[in-house]
Amino acid sequence: MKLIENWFSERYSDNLQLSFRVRDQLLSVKTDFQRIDVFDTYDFGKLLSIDGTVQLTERDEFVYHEMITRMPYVYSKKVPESVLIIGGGDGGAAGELSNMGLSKVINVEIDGQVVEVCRKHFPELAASFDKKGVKLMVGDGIKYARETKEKFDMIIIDSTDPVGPAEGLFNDAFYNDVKRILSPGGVVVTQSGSPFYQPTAIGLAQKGMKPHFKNVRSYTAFIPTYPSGFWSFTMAADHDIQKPFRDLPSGKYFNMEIATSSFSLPEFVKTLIT
Ligand code: AG3
Repeated sequence: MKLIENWFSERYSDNLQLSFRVRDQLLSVKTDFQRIDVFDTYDFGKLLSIDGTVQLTERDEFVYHEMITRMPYVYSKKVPESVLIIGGGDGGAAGELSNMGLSKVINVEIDGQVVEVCRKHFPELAASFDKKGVKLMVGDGIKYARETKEKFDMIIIDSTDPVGPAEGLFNDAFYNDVKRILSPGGVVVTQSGSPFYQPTAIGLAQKGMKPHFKNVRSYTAFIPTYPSGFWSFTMAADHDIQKPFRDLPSGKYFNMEIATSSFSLPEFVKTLIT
């Protein structure tokens, strides 16, 4: 991507974009799967972009990574020990889980170059791949879910937007496999987009999960650098997920109030998932 006047912009539509003034472009590489860019922004620290969309910034990644790991943890009926992460090549989710003391984290990322780029430019995040109990595998998560004989207590789908390489992570065939490899009492969670700017993503996630799980619930979080700043996640399980099963200490975003209140959805969001 060409840098114009030291601004990086994520385009939301022909008429709207979010722009970050940058000191420098640190990297731009086209892989077999996507384009990866890293910028040094003035206000958000380093920023990782894939195909022109913001994946994380140093300043606000904590919101996404806490909410995609701690929420399924407190809503798992069984105390989670083993976790499968699909996507998440930056290591942010794996790091949270490793800090929470989970003994077995398998992270399947399709694009090995995401990992390499993050090892170089986001070493604090990617360092989690070297921690005890964390195993990184470079490969297709859809295929892994189809073929593995293992079961996991928690499955986290930390994908890009539901276009391109991540498209298959939102469909029925994939969730059929997720169901098979999820332990009884376990929870699956996926990021499910911006309800305002990507109104179909949350419905796609719900539609993928509903045929396979008794309970599906979406929750939201405030992530300033993602489209609209208002982001959704969708979780599914066969047990009741109305109340947390255990407490976790507060993070920088997550706390036990948010663990329940983040499921409160505005009316326009409810209409996207019915
Ligand atoms: N993955 C979800 C990012 C989606 C952002 N979409 C966008 N900016 N249009 C985040 C990866 C962090 N581990």
